[in-house]
Amino acid sequence: MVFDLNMIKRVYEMYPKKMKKVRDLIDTPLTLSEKILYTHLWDDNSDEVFSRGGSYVDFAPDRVAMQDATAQMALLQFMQAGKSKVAVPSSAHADHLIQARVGADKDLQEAINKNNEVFNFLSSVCNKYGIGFWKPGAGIIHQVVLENYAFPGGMMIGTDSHTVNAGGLGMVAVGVGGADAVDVMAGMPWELKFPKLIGVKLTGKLNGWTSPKDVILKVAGILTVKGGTGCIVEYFGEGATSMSCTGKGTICNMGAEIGATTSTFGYDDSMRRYLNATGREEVVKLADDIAEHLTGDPEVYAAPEKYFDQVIEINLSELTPHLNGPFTPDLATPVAEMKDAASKNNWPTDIEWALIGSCTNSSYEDLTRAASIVEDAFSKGVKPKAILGINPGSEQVRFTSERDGLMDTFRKFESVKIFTNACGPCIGQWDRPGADKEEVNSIVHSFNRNFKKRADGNPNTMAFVTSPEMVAAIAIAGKLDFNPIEDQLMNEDGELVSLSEPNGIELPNKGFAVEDNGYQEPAEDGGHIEVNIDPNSDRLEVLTPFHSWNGENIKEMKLLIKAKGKCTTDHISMAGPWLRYRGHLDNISNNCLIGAVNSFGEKTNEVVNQLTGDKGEVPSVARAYKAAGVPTIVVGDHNYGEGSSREHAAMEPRHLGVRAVLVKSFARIHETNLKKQGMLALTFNTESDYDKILENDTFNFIDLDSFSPGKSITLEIVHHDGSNDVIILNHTYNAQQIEWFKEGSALNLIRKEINN
Ligand code: MIC
Ligand code: SF4
Repeated sequence: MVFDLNMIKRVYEMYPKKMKKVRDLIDTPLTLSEKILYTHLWDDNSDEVFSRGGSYVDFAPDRVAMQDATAQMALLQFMQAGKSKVAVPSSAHADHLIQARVGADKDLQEAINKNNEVFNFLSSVCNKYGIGFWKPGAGIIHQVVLENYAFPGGMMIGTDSHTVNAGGLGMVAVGVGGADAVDVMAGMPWELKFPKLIGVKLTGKLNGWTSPKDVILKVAGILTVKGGTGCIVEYFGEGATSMSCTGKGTICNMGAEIGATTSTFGYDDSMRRYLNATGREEVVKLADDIAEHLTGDPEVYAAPEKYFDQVIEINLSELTPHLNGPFTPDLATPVAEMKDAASKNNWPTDIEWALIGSCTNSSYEDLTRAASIVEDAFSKGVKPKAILGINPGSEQVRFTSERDGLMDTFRKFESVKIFTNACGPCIGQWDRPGADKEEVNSIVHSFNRNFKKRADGNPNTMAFVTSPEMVAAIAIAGKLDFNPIEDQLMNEDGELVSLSEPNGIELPNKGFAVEDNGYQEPAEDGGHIEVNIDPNSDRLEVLTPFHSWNGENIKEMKLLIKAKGKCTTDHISMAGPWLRYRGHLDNISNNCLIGAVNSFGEKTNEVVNQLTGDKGEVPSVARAYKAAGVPTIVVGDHNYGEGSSREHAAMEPRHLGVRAVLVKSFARIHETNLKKQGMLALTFNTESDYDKILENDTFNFIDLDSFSPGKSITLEIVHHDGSNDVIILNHTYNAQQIEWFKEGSALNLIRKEINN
C-alpha cells in the first residue's frame, strides 16, 4: 500500500503548471532545491523572486513527521490550537524512548512497560487527530519515513533535526521545532528564510572500503559544524547517481551535523529502484512523468559555480574511509592518519564497544556491508575483540535481514548484541555496564552525533563516527587505529590475515518482507476519542500559556549563566534519562542548561545566585530568580543550540523565567524555537562584547520598547562595581515574529487568531 497516494498525485499534477510559472519568473536554469521551494509556496499567486539568505518565505509542506520524544510537546501544543484534525498527512514514531540493555526482545517489552503512559497518550492523540502512529519497535522515524512516505520533489517538515534524511529520496525535508509542526498541522503556512545553496559535485565512484558515510564525514570536515547554516546542500554528478538511495539518505542525514537546512539529490535510478523495492511502483510512474522537474537543470550541473553560492567537489575514487570525533562530528581523520592522530591527542585506542545503527546508517545495504566483514573475519578464524551492538533501522529491515541470514551472520560472533529497531545508544538510551565509573575510553559508531555524554552518559567516552563496515572492522580488531586497508589481524591459528573489502547488497534479492510493520491507522473520525492526561502524572502535563510581553523595556535582568564554548541542545536539555520528562515541562526544566560550561569557574551546573551570593545548580538558581520575580538572561558562544530540534531547549529557560538569550551566533532550528516560544534570541553586534559580561552583572534593555525588524537593540550592562557598558545587539525577527514575542509565544497568537 502507498500512503497518501492522492496527496502525491496532487503535488505531481500541479508541478508542470507551477514550474512554468517559476520559469516565467526566473529566467535562468534552476537547481532542484529552487524547484522544490518555488513549487511549495504557500501563496500560489506570488510572483516574487526571493533573495537567498534574505527573504522570509511562507511554504506549504506536503507532510509532517514527529518522533515520540518531540511529538509529546508538539501534540500538547497542537491540542491547544483547537483543530479537530491535522491539515496535512502526518505521522508519529515511537523510537527514542526505547533503551538498549540486553537485547531486542527484553528491551522492547521493558520500554513498553516503562513508557506505557506516554505511548498510550501518543497513540490516542494520533488516533483522534488523524495522525499515523508507528508503535514502539516499528523502527527509527527517518528509516520508516524513507521506506513509506518520502517522495521525490516533495516538501516535508519533521520535529527532529535528522528529518533531512529524506533528501535521499529527493525531498526538501527540514527539521523543525514542535511549534513549527503545529503551524502546518493546523493548516497554516510554515515560514523559513529562503536558503542559500551549496552544490556538491561528486565525481568518480565509491570503491573498496569507502562508503556514502565518508562523503558526509569529509564534507563535515570541510564545512565544519556551522558551515551549512542557512543553506541547502544539493549533491549531483556521476558519483551521486552511482550510489544507492539509502546511501544518499546517509549523506543527507548528517547534513544536520553541518547545520544545513537540508540536503537533497535529484531523482534518479537509485530512487526508482528503492521506491519499487518498497512497494511504491505507482509513485515511480507518477514521478517519471515529471522527471525533468525532479532534478536540477543540466546547465546548472554543468557549470555549478554560476548557480550555487558555494561549490565543493569531491572525487569519490580518491576518497578514503574517515573517522570523525571525538566530541564533535566535524573533526575528520582519514583512516590512514588515525594512528598518528590518536597518539598525538591521547585518544585511547582500545575499543570495548562498537555500535551500528541510528537513522543515519541502519539500512539493509548497511547491514549487508557490515555482515560481509563479520562473515569474512569468521571464515578466516578471527574473533572480535570488542562487543558489536546493532540497532536495525526498521522492522522491515530487521525482518528481511533475519530472513536473509544477515542476523545469523552477526550472531556468529558471540559478543554481538542485537538491540531494538530504535534510536537506543544514539540518544543515550543505553544502559552500558560500567559507564558510571566515568573511565576515559573510546567507542566507534555509525551514528551521526558524538557530543559529550551522548551515548552512555559518561563525559569521558570519546565517540568516533564512521561507516558501518568500518565499525565492524574496528570491533573485530578492537583498535581505534586499525586500518583495514593495510593492517593485518592474527587469527586463532596464529596466522596474519587481512580483511577483505566489504561487499554490500543494495536491495534484498527476494524483496523486502515484514509480518507486522507496527503501524496504527488513525480513526476516520476521531471526534469521540478522549485524550486523558492524569493531573498527577510526572511525565505529561497540560501546557499553560506563557505570559505576553507588557511592551516595556525589560530591566534588572540577572545573568543566569555565561556558557563557554560548545553549547549544543544536548548541553541545554540533555536527552538520555531526561527523555522521560519530554511531555512535562516543569519536570524536564530540572535539566535546563546543566551540561553548559559556566565561563566563570569552568564547571557545569554551578552558577552564582546573585540574590544570595551562593552558588547553586542552574535550574534551582533559575527557579529562585523566578520566584523572586527577577528576569534573567543567558549568554552563549558560537553556534549556540547546535544539534537537536528539541524545543525543550527553548521552552525550559522560558518556563524558568529567562527572557533573552544573547550569543555570538545561533544554530538555525534553535533560534527559531526561541522565537516561537516568545523569547528574545539576540546576537552581539561586536563579538568581543561577550568578554565584557561578568559574573555578577545586571542588564537593562534601553530601547526594546521600539523592537522592530532590522533595527538593532541596545543593552546596558551594569557591573558589580557600579560601572557600566552599553552594547549593541542584533536580531533577525521579522514583523510576524515580533508578534510572537509580544503575545508570549507563537501558539498564543494562533489561539488568538482561531478564537477571533
Ligand atoms: C537527536 O538526534 O538529537 C534527536 C534526539 O533525535 C533530536 C530530537 C530530540 O531531541 O528529541 C533531534 O535530532 O532533533
Ligand atoms: Fe534517533 Fe539518533 Fe537518529 Fe536522533 S540521530 S533520530 S536519536 S537515531
